[in-house]
This record gives sequence, C-alpha cells and structure tokens, in this order.
Amino acid sequence: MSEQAESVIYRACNLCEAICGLEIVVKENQVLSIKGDKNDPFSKGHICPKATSLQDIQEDPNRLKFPHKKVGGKWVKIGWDEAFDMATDKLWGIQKKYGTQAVGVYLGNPNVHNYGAVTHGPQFLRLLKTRNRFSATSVDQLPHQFISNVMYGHQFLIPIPDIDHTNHMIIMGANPAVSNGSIMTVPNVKARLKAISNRGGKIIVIDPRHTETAKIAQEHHFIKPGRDVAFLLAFLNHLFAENLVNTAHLTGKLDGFDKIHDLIKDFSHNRVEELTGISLGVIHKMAEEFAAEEKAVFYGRMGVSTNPYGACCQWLIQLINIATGNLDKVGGTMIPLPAVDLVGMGLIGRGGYNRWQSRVSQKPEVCGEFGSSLMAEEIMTGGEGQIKAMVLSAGNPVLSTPNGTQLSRAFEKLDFMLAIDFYINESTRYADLILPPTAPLEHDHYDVSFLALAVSNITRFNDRAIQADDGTLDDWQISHELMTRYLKKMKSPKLPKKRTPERLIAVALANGPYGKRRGAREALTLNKLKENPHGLYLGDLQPLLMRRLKTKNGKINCAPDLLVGDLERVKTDIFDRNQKDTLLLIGRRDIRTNNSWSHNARRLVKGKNRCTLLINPQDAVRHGLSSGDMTGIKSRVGSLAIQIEETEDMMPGVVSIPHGWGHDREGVMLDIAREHGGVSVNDLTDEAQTDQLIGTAAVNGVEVELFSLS
Ligand SMILES: Nc1nc2c(c(=O)[nH]1)N[C@H]1C(S)=C(S)[C@@H](COP(=O)(O)OP(=O)(O)OC[C@H]3O[C@@H](n4cnc5c(=O)[nH]c(N)nc54)[C@H](O)[C@@H]3O)O[C@H]1N2
Ligand SMILES: Nc1nc2c(c(=O)[nH]1)N[C@H]1C(S)=C(S)[C@@H](COP(=O)(O)OP(=O)(O)OC[C@H]3O[C@@H](n4cnc5c(=O)[nH]c(N)nc54)[C@H](O)[C@@H]3O)O[C@H]1N2
Ligand code: SF4
Ligand SMILES: [Mo]
Repeated sequence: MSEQAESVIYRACNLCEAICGLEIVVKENQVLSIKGDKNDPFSKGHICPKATSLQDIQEDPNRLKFPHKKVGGKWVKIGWDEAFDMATDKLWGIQKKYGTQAVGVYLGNPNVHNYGAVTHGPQFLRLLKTRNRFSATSVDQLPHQFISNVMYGHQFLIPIPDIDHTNHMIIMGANPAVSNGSIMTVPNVKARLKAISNRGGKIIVIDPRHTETAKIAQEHHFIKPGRDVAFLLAFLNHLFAENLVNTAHLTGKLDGFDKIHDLIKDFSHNRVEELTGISLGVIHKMAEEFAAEEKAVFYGRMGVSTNPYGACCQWLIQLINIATGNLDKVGGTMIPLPAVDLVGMGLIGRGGYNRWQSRVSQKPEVCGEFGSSLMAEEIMTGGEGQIKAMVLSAGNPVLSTPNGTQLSRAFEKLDFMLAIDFYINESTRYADLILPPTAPLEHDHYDVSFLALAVSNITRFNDRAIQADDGTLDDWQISHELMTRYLKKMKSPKLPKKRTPERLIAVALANGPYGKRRGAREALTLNKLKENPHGLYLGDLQPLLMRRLKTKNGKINCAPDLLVGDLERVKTDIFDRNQKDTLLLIGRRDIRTNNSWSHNARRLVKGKNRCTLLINPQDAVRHGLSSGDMTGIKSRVGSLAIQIEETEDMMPGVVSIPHGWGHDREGVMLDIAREHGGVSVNDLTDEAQTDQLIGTAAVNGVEVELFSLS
C-alpha cells in the first residue's frame, strides 16, 4: 500500500474573535502540525498558544462523536435515529403537556464561531416558538447590540475601531492583548496597538487592573469597578462645556444630539474622583487631548458591558465618538461591509426591546432574549409557563452565568435536557440526551459572524481539515434533522429542503455587496474563494454608516428615550448616594484559556496555577495574607476557597478571579480539566446584580469579603 502524502489545509481558527488564518498539515487524516498562515492577508501568520489546541480537541478521547442517553444515571451510546426521535418526542410531549414556554433554550458562544450553527440552528429554534430564550449574549455583548439597535436601527450595525489608522485610542474595560480583541476582530492586535505608538500616537487604558494591554499603553488609570458611567459623563460633559464638539461631517444626520448637554450637565461631576478614583482634572485633560486628535477612537468592552450601567456606558461611548467627529470616519469607528452581509440583505432581525416580558419577574425581552440571570427562576418557580425542559447548544451556563450553583440546582429539577455539544461538561452533565456535532476541524467554515466585525473587509472560505468518522453529523445536520422531525410532529405539509451551509453562503455571496447580483465587475463567488484558500482582502473600512443606517428617519438617534430615562437611575444610584467601600471582585482572561472549554488540553493547563485570586499587597496585608496562601471569599450568593497571588497590578480594593474554571465535579467527563479543576467565579457572581435596563449580568464589580479558612 502506498503511503499517503501530506496535505496542507488553510483555515481560520474558530476559537476566538481574532479568527487567525492557520496552516494545518495533515497526513492519513491526522493533524501533523498547526501553524500561522503567513499568506493570510488578515492575520499574516499570527497565532496564539490556543491554536494548536485544535489538535487536542480533535484527538480528545473525552470528545463524544455519537449520541448518548442517560439510563439510570449512566450514559449509553445510541443511534442517531433513536436519538432524534427521543429529542423530538420529549420536547413535543413537554410542550403539549405544559405549553410552548415550557421549553427553554440556552445558546453558548461557540455557536457564533460555527457557520452551520448560524445558518441552521435558528430554524429549529423558531419552530419551538418559545420566548424562554437565553444565551451568552447577556453575559457579554448585549449592550453593544442594544445600543446599535436603538441608535443605528439594527443590533448588528456595530461601529468598529479603525485600529490601523487611528492615532489615539482609549481602551476602557477591555484587555485585547490577552483576549485578542472583541467586537473588534483583529488578529495580532498587540502589533497593531504597538503600531499606534510607533506612529507617534497614544493608547490610554482605563481598567481596575494594570493589564497586559496597559503594559503596552502610554497611560493607564485604575478605575473603581462599575463606576465608568461617572467617568464617561464627566468626559462628555467637558467636551460640550469647552466647545470641543465637532460633528460637521454628520450634519443633518444626528437626531436628538442637541439635547445631550442639558441632560448631563447637572450631574455632580465634581464627585467623579471619589466615585471612580480618577480626578476631574485628569478626565478633562484626557477629553481635551482626545478632541484635539484628528483620528481618535474610544473603545469599551467586557468591563463596561457586564456592568450595572453597561447599556448607558456603551451609549455614552458612542456619543463621545460622535461628539468628537470620530464616528464613521477613517481612524475613528466604522461599519464593515462584509461579503456575506446579513444586515444589508435583511436576513437577521434588527433587535427589539420589551416586546414581551419574563414570567416570574416581568423583565423585558432584549434583542429576542431574556437575561441568562433569569434562567434559574424561570425553571424553579412553579405555575403556567414554567420551564420544564432545556435545550443547551454549545454552552456551559453553570460555569458562565451568575450563581452557577443555583442554576445547577435548577437543572437537576428539569424533566428533560437536550444538549448539543461534544463534551459532558458542568452543564451538559444534567442532560438526558446529548447530540454531539463534529469537531471544528471536521467541517468547512465561513466566518459569518466575525467577518462582519472585522477591522478590515476580508473574506475567506475554508475546507474541512479532517474527515470525520463515518456516521457523525455536523451541527447544521443535527439542526436540520431536529427541524424535520419537529415539523412532522406538527403535521406540516411541507418539509424543509436540505441545503448545506456552503450552498447558503454561495447564494449570500452572490447577493452580497461584492457579488454578481450587485453588478460587481470581478464578482466574488464561492469558487473564487475556494481558489484563494488564504482568503481575500476586500479593502480597508470606509465611512458608510449613513448608507447602512436602518433607523426609520435615516438619522442617528442620539437620545433614545430608554437611555435618557436610565440617566435618572445613574443619578440616584451613583451620584446621590454615599458609596460603600467594599472589596469588589472582577474577572480576567488568560491567553491559554477560552472561556470554560479549553482546560481539557494538556498543553493549555500545564504549568502554574492560573485560577488564582489577584490582590493588591495592601489588601493582602490587611487580611494577613501573602502569595500562595489560601483564602475564603464570599458574596451574597456563595463562597469558595482560592489561592491568592499578590500583585501591584490590582487596584487596591479590587480582587480578580478568572471565569471558566471549577471542573472537578461529579459527572463531568473532562479528565484533564478535572485534574486542574480550579473554582468557578460564577459561584460568587450574583444573578440579582444586572443592568436594570437590559438585564446584562454584572459579572464585574461584585461585592465580596475575604475570610480566614482556619
Ligand atoms: N464571571 C464571568 N463570567 C463570564 C465571562 C466573564 O468575563 N466573567 N465571560 C462571558 C462570556 S464573554 C462568554 S462568551 C461566556 C461563554 O459561556 P458559554 O458560551 O456558556 O460557554 P463556553 O465556555 O464557551 O462553552 C462552550 C461549549 O460549547 C461546546 N462547543 C464548542 N464548539 C462547539 C460546536 O462547534 N458546536 C457545539 N454544538 N458545541 C460546541 C464546548 O464543548 C463547550 O461545552 O461566558 C461568560 N461568562
Ligand atoms: N485568551 C482568551 N481570549 C478570549 C476569551 C478567553 O476566554 N480567553 N474569550 C473571548 C470572549 S468570549 C470575549 S467576549 C472576549 C472579551 O474580550 P475583552 O473584553 O477584551 O476581555 P476581558 O479580558 O474580559 O477584558 C475586560 C477588562 O475589563 C476590566 N474590568 C473589569 N471590570 C471593570 C470595570 O468596571 N470597569 C472597567 N473600566 N474595566 C473593568 C478587566 O480588568 C479586564 O481587563 O475575549 C475573547 N477572547
Ligand atoms: S488569537 Fe484567537 S483566533 Fe488567533 S489563534 Fe489564538 S485563539 Fe485562534
Ligand atoms: Mo464572549
């Protein structure tokens, strides 16, 4: 038998938003190596240590390939046919018996990194007709979507920092040097940040931790967690008060902008230092410098989104970019023009607010879902509409949403859980049935989500690298089959055609801004993308927000009623109240972790313990602690024991624990992760602590106390 030759496959890494191009060498259907693709026009060879873990996922003996059902507490492998019947019989039966709302859904983050889940997942979920929809969005970027919806008319018209052309960047509550960027798809972000400095520009980081990003910035300011809103109000007010506003290029396009100064000028801005830790003088100077710079961008992410005033913060950040003439401008923020243009083609909803309310606490729907913090109460509170079954797809809410302990208890009570996941993790261990899809390298890929958030216009189609085992299914095939069987239950006369994600992408490309239906001279087609496996560069971002705006009056809504109303809450909660000086807990990310599901790769967990509590030495001394000691830590909802690490990088009064750990639990089938279990910070975060306007979980800025374990 002749030996099989090596082949090289180029494809995007789907682990984080940077979507770096990879060069994967494969022989006899085995990965030999994973490196950065030097010819990728976007990432140019950059990767991080997580990329090679795609091989570990591929070869992981814990990864399921075929359906399993739980019988008497034990997992039993079953065939797909039986599994699909069981899934649809159970969900159908529960909806018949208890009503449509009795089935809840939680969608995790990897859904948006998997194009088959994007094209086919929603079709099945729509059939369930449930309003009990939850996702990782409400522990993450919901404020961005909500603000884009109310200001620009569509939840996915999100202005992206033009990092490659700006000369001044304020980064608030984001750590791109580790996270590799978010709501800003930007491979090799460190090099791009350094380039700002090299061209004489400036980076300022505002964060309660002196982060890896702060270390490459010109300036860093500690800020008290949860108080960014006071900083932003003072900053914006100064722009108005000192006539530093310049909106000339947006003339005639701004609605309500004239009202803003009156709305914010009477806040007690002189309290800002006491509230945030940053003096009014420093903020004024920062605002003046920002306004003086021709190309400047204000960027805020997780730290200001998962915060009790997340929506308000993201609104104020948009207003700062507008006021200084940096919205829709080269070197400021712009809207990408992706080749698969879901927004432009009207293929994705614009979002909404309060079209329906949650059953138990009457909280508003936001962009089609409820905050994940509400999941447990909807499962545990009896009565009509109570959730009796959950569908979990690509998520691990026990480790990733607030008060995971309570959610675990709720999951135990369910009549049925269906999980679409290839791991039995801290959440899917409660499933009755698990339908595992193929692994990332086993299916083709087009990054529908992140190419629409990228700092350049790029397009790229990738083939699978590895042929999956016979009889395994991709996420889209699982969704398609669930949908077909559900329609049969509904006695629908029409059953859906089986169209591959690849086919849908080909059609979307043809109808997209670079496609032949738009009369483009060198039309972009799927074949052309296949001929160019490194991807194609489609140009720098251009100012075209005004053309893409989806508001009814064609203007930017600068003073949405909901946000104007929310200022009252900011005033009473923050400005009119004496603030307590409690120890506050924030999160952090590590270059070797990817939320909760990278810890089963030996190469990513080896070495020092990464699940530690960072604490400023002043606070450590006050508590009689020093590096290496174990401490107890408690919040309103729970307590745990953790090793401490002293560092001047922490703001005094603030401690940090990373999320995504806490694996050593009964029933979790992740052998390596269990050896390196750690603790879950979301056993401390509080489901009652949310942004009251839109329900985003405030996983940062949690009040905690340390206690002695002896
Ligand atoms: N305290 C605190 N909590 C946080 C955060 C924080 O900063 N602090 N961050 C939040 C953020 S930003 C996010 S995005 C969430 C993430 O939270 P989740 O989305 O709930 O969880 P993940 O850890 O991403 O788990 C992903 C699961 O998807 C599975 N999976 C991976 N790829 C696929 C696939 O292609 N198909 C299917 N079907 N399954 C797949 C994995 O096996 C894993 O079980 O956590 C949030 N929670
Ligand atoms: N290595 C790695 N990369 C990842 C991920 C991962 O798990 N690991 N997850 C991916 C995902 S799903 C996402 S959403 C992105 C997130 O990307 P980022 O938003 O860049 O991620 P974080 O590191 O959580 O950055 C949040 C920062 O906010 C700070 N912070 C906390 N509270 C406050 C506050 O109240 N105010 C201010 N100003 N700052 C505060 C924290 O100290 C932290 O530095 O990262 C993605 N990339
Ligand atoms: S930065 Fe993100 S996309 Fe790039 S290799 Fe690392 S995990 Fe993959
Ligand atoms: Mo996220």
